[in-house]
Formats: sequence, C-alpha cells, structure tokens
Amino acid sequence: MPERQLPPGQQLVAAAKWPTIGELGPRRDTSPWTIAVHRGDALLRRFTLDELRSLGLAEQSVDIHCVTRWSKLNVRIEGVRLAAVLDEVGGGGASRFVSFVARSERLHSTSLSLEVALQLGAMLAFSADGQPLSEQHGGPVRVVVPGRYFYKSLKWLERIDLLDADRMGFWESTAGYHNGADPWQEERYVAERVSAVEARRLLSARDISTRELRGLAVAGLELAGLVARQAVLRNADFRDCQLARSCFDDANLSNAHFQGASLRDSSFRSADLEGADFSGADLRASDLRGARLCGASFRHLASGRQAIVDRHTQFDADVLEMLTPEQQDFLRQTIELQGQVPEVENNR
Ligand SMILES: Nc1nc2c(c(=O)[nH]1)N[C@H]1C(S)=C(S)[C@@H](COP(=O)(O)O)O[C@H]1N2
Ligand SMILES: [Mo]
Repeated sequence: MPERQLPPGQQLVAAAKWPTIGELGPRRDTSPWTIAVHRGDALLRRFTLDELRSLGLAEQSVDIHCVTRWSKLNVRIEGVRLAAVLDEVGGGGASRFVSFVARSERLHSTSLSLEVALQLGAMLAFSADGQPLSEQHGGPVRVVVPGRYFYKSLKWLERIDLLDADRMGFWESTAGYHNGADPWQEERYVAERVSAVEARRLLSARDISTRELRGLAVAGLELAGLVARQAVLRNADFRDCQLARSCFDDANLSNAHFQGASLRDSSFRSADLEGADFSGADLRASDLRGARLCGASFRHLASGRQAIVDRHTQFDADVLEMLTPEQQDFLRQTIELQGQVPEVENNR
C-alpha cells in the first residue's frame, strides 16, 4: 500500500481516538429506519436497512479528515456503494447533485456533485474497523465520502435527494463551510463576509460580542482588552495581535489563527477552539476552562514554535485528551514544568 499522507494543516489523532463532532444522536423516532431516494419531488424507492444491505456490502479503507484539523487514517469502512443504490433505482437520470438528509432534529444535510460523489466512491456505511457504527458516529447508517472533509459524511442517513440544482447543506449554508471541501486544496471555509473597513470600525469600539465575523483578517493589530463574547470568529486571523486581557467567552473560534498573539490574562471560557492554532502565542494566566480544543495546536511541529504557558494558565483536566499525541506531549511537559496540575472541572 502506498504511504498515506496528511493533507496540509492536518494532524493525526491518537490511534484509538475518534472524536465526535456535530450532532450527537439521531432524532428520537420510533418508526422503522428507512432510506428514501427521491429524484426531484418523486419518490423513487424506500429501502429498509436490510434491503439496503442486500444490495451488496463493499469495504474500503478511508482516511478521515475533519475540517477542525484532525485526521484518522486507514479506517476500514464497510457499507453499500452509492453507485449500487443508484443502479437499483434506475440511475441518476439527468440529476447533477445529490443531497443527503439526516434523521436528526435539525434535518441536517450535506450535498455533493453526483459525479464527484460517485468518482470518490461515496458509501452508505454500516461499520467501521469491523464494528457496527455507534450511534454517536452515525449508526445505524451514515454516508462516508472519501477524499472530502468529513462534514460531507452525513450521520444517520434517512433521505437521498437527486437534484438538478445544488442545495447547500447545513454547515455549508449556515457556517461558511466550503462547498468543495477538498482537504488537499484546504477548502475549509469560504472567504470572509465583512469588509476590512467594516471590521476595523467594529474593532475600534473593542467590542464585537455576538457578531458574526468569520474569517476576520486582522493580523498584527493592537486589540488589547477586546470583548468578543459569543462572537462567531471561525477561521479568524489574529496572528501576532496584541490581545492581552481579552474576553472570548463562548465565542466560536474554530480554526482561528492565534500564532504569535499576546493573550495574557485573556479568557476563552467555554469557547469553541477546535482546530485553533496557538503556536507561539503568549497564554500566561489565560483561562481556557470549558473550551473545546479538539484539533487545537500549541506547538508547530515543523518549526518548533510553541505557546508560552505558565502555572496561572487554566485548562480543564480532560483537555489533554482532546489533543493529538504530539500536542498532548508538549502541553503535558510544559504544564509539568510549571508544577501545575490542571484544574478539574466538569461543566460539559
Ligand atoms: N447528521 C449529521 N451529520 C454530520 C454532522 C452533524 O452535525 N449532523 N457533522 C459533520 C461533521 S462537521 C463531521 S466532522 C462528521 C463527524 O463525524 P463523527 O462525529 O463520527 O466523527 O460528521 C458530519 N456529519
Ligand atoms: Mo467536521
């Protein structure tokens, strides 16, 4: 087998780890689980799980790449190929897109070009590494699309829509996730929506609480004392910013860039910091309790540039568990050096 590679900006999770991202379970519904295939408004076919399985199980080894920068390589996925389902319903016809809809409270969905989905070998998966999919990972049946960020792999599949025009999925239409989702091109998020002028106007007041400013690009600015409670700052670029004594409590900072930033005495309580990069940042006396840190970085592996952490930096005890092994080792050593036992708090 050829050597597997990590797409740019990704890190491996520990071998036994598989983080749970997004919705945690399907809609509570007692009706039997079926998967309906529609073309436009027409119902082509409704499959029970057994009928779906009887189309023939295939197995392939899949590399999982989450947009929040963790990857898990070589997961053995078993399921039915989307191609087999299409054959069974008489082909995709003139449809150019496929939208998958979940049996979940918010009817979560995601879509792909039908041609791309087939070419990538999209599967309706029942098991991973020989075990039936657990409910939190999309069991009894989920979509797995190899070669795209994992948000294209819908959990708890209940409906397949074959469409003439694309219908953007949940994350793609509400959170700025890139509709292409190619990890090799780093198609993570679409570009910023606020203009640079508007961003500077908001920042001059030092309070951007609750604002939706994803992709905000303010590298190098002096922003000490910034208040950004509950702001949506996904993928924001705060590299080398002066942000001492700032408050990011409950903010969404997934994949935000804080490399080299001064964050002394800043607070990130219960913030979403999945995939955020703190390499080279000054985190002395900052408070990260309750923050989600899956895929976050504190040390850049290639350059060795690392965050500054002191015994007043506050983390939850279980935070290390969410990090990749290299990041865990770095933080554990740094924390030990400080003689600090991470504070225990169970607030999730
Ligand atoms: N129904 C549903 N499917 C979903 C999501 C979701 O929130 N709801 N999140 C997506 C995202 S962003 C990711 S990374 C993967 C996570 O799958 P996992 O929890 O099995 O790791 O599921 C994808 N499919
Ligand atoms: Mo994701």
